Amino acid sequence: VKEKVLGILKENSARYVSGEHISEALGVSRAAIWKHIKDLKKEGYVIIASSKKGYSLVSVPDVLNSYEIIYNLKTGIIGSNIIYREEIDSTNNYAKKIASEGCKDGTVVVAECQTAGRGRLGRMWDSARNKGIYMSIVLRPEVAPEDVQIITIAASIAVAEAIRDITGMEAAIKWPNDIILDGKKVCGILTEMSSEMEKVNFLVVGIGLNVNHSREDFPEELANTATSLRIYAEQNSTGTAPAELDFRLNRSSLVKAVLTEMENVYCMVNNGNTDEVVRQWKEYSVTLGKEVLITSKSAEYRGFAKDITKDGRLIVDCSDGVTREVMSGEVKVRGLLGYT
Ligand code: BT5
Repeated sequence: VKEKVLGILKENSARYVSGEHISEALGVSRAAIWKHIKDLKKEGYVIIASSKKGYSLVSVPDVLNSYEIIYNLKTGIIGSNIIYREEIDSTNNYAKKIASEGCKDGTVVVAECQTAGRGRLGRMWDSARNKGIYMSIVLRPEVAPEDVQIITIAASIAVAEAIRDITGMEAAIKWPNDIILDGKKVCGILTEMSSEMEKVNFLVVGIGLNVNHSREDFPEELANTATSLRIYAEQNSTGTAPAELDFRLNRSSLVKAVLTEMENVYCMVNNGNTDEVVRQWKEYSVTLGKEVLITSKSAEYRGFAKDITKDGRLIVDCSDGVTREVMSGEVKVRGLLGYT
């Protein structure tokens, strides 16, 4: 009922709705409505009340709860089921667990904070509470296990587009899984898979996006390599901004945009239209045409990143004269200039 009360207030945003109207619409007592309003206020919703006119929603807090995300979300698959936790070890761990128990394609797990957020190859993901977006999407795509890298590529397009949709910031993609702004990492993607010989059981695409962090919110070791949308906005605002100007963004709007864009690219993958996915990826890529260093377990090669394949492998002309197709996970790719 609380969500429905909120829904009515949102539909009438910045206008008064009488308690009587809400109670009739939902078939519950006015006392019950009042209790839900009290709970919403505790969560940070600013609702003003007038004894004559009723209630008016003035502002929505920056929370990631599932009803903020679901409100006005127009996707069919991605986000059809959303699970929210204030704190979790890793949204990828939880998503893998529920995926193995059979949850729906497109199920999303989102948290305000992770105590054991992970990157690739056992690295950590710094997951400051209430600042970023930490979410995982369970997918059951129509691709062969060896081709799943296209999903990471697709997810990186979705995030870059969502950032552009909401903020206009020119986010770019560094192969395979980093989204960067101003040469610094603003988002990382971790794709994990459960598969049999010829069949993908499920994939979990974990997305960590730095949104409202100020510089102090990052640990020392990330000071030079990580950024957030807020830091970028502060740096790129023109003129002298008034001190009270707030560059924080509403994270649930961003989540909605990522899920919407993810649905677009996911449908492209499932329809076999990976050419279009690759084309879009190239538009955002800052890796192609750059010199890269590839480190695999057995050797290191320098070369030029020439292209990517239909299934998302990076094609590198190596200095030993051999052209190699590189998968993420097997190797590290390091731009030799600027951001590494
Ligand atoms: C990644 O790994 O970039 C994938 C990160 C995926 C995180 C999401 S959050 C939701 C879901 N649940 C999880 O447990 N994980 C996923 P990789 O390419 O290995 O990069 C990791 C490296 O990025 C670290 O070694 C740090 O140097 C750096 N790093 C860590 N936290 C960062 C942050 N918040 N912002 C920018 N860089 C960070």
